[in-house]
Amino acid sequence: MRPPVTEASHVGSGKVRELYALDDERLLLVASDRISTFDVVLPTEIPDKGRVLTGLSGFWFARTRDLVPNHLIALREDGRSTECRRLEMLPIECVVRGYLSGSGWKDYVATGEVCGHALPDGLVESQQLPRPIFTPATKAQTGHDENIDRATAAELIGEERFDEVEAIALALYAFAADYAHERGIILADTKLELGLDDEGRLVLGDEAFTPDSSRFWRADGYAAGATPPSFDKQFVRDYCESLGWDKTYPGPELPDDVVAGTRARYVEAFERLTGIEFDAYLADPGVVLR
Ligand code: PZK
Repeated sequence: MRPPVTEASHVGSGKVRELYALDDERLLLVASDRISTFDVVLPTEIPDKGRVLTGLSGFWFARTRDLVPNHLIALREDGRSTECRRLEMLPIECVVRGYLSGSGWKDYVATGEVCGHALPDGLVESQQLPRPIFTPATKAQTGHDENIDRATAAELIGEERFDEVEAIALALYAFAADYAHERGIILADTKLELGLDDEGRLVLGDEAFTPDSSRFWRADGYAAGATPPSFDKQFVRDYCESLGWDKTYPGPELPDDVVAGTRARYVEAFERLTGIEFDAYLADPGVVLR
C-alpha cells in the first residue's frame, strides 16, 4: 500500500493492515481492503473493507472511553487511517468469549476447560457460555496464538496487571455485546489489545470490535450446535469451499458477485452497529466519533 505521508516510516505489517511511525509519540494504523480466509490473504480486495473496520473501531473507541482510555487521536479523511498514541503493548492477546467457538470450542472438547476455566459438561459448539470468560493468548510471531491460563499470563504481565486487564476486557465485551445484540448482531468473542502509556496506565489499542478482531453472527437464525455463518466472510468461505481449494497460498481470486455480496455485508455491519449511513462516514469519518 502507498505510504500515507512521505515522512512516515513503515514500522510493521499485519496480514491486512500497515503501521507507520508519525513521530516518537504517534503511529498511523492503515487498514487495507485485503481480506483473509482460512488464514490466507486473498488476491482480490473488498472495496471499502478497511474503511468499514476503521470506522467501526473509531465508533467503539468513542463509546468506551469512560470504561478505558484508548489510543485514538484522530481518524484521517481517507477513512482508513487512524492516528494513534504509541503505547507499550502488553505481550498477551486479551480475548473474551461469550460463546463457545473456534479454539475455545476445540480446547473445551479436548479438556473440558478453556484457559483454565472449567466449564459445565455437555456444552455444544457455538453455545452461549454461562458468563463471558477472559481467555488470554500468547502473541505468536508466526502461526497461531496459543491460549494460556491465568498463571501463564500472570508470568508475562504480573498478577495485579492481569486482574486489571481481565476486568477491563470483560467490561468492554459486556458493553459491546449488549450494544450489538440490541442491533441484531451477536458478538461471539473478541480480541482486544491493551498497552501502557508513558505513565503506566492501561490503554486500549489496535482495532476494537471489528469483524476482523471479533466473531459477528446474525442474531436471527443463531442456533447452538453448529458453526453459525460468519456475518462478514460467509460468501467468501462458501465460494472457497466450492472450489475445493486446499487452503494454502495462494488463495483464489474472488468473482464480482462474491466481492459485491461481501462488501454489502461489511457495510451492513457498519450501519446496523453504528446507526450511521456508510456514505455519511465516507463524506466525513468524524461522524462516528460524535
Ligand atoms: C502496535 N501492533 C499490531 C497492528 C501492524 C501491526 N498504539 C500502539 N502503540 C504501539 N504499538 C502498537 C500500537 C497499536 N495499535 C500494534 N503492533 C504494534 C499491528 C496493525 C498493523 F503492522
